[in-house]
Amino acid sequence: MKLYNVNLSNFATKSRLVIYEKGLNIEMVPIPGAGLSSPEYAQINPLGKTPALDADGLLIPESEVINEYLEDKYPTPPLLPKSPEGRAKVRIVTRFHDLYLEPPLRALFGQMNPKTRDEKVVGEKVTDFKRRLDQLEKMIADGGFATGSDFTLADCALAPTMFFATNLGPAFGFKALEGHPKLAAWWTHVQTRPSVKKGLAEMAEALAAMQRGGR
Ligand SMILES: N[C@@H](CCC(=O)N[C@@H](CS)C(=O)NCC(=O)O)C(=O)O
Repeated sequence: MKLYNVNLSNFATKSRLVIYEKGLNIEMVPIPGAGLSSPEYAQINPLGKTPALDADGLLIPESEVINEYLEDKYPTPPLLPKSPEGRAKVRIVTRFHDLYLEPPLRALFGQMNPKTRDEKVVGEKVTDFKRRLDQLEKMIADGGFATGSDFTLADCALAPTMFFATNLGPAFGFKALEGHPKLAAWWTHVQTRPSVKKGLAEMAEALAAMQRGGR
């Protein structure tokens, strides 16, 4: 199997964390051609996004589908609880992440330069993102990992996005953890996990390279 991967991508990191947690022998391959919108990559993944998993001939796009597939295929160690209720709790967080938390932050990526940014867009997206952080603060477990004492797919979804939130927030005048004590405690705890350490270190290296103009 191989994962079409970009180290800086929070969604690709979301799937890399699952691969690292499970110790899977999945090859990380770069996006072919000139990048995500290249015709070469469109032949492989018409959605033109990363990640995409080539599961021995079956092309699986979408990080959440990839993660659930890997969980089904390689259930040990488990990243979903056994009970339907426990599984629902994890999926509430992963869906919240994909549909509501991440999009306003993503909308800020193109607004990094204070000289060219659209202040109206920045204001709206920062307000929306902070509201989502408030909602996450209510949702996240108190102590331990995102949904309790076990590390799950919920942590894999949240950690890469919170890497961006904590690193890029100050450029937009906010601190993601401020006023969010449960989230702050989770953030400290989740970064002790070896898979998370590795995935976030890869993101940090890629971010530094991009900021140096080295990519
Ligand atoms: N819903 C997708 C989102 C993936 C996504 O947006 N990936 C970004 C990189 S973080 C990307 O490929 N962007 C290129 C594009 O949208 O054209 C998933 O969960 O995999």
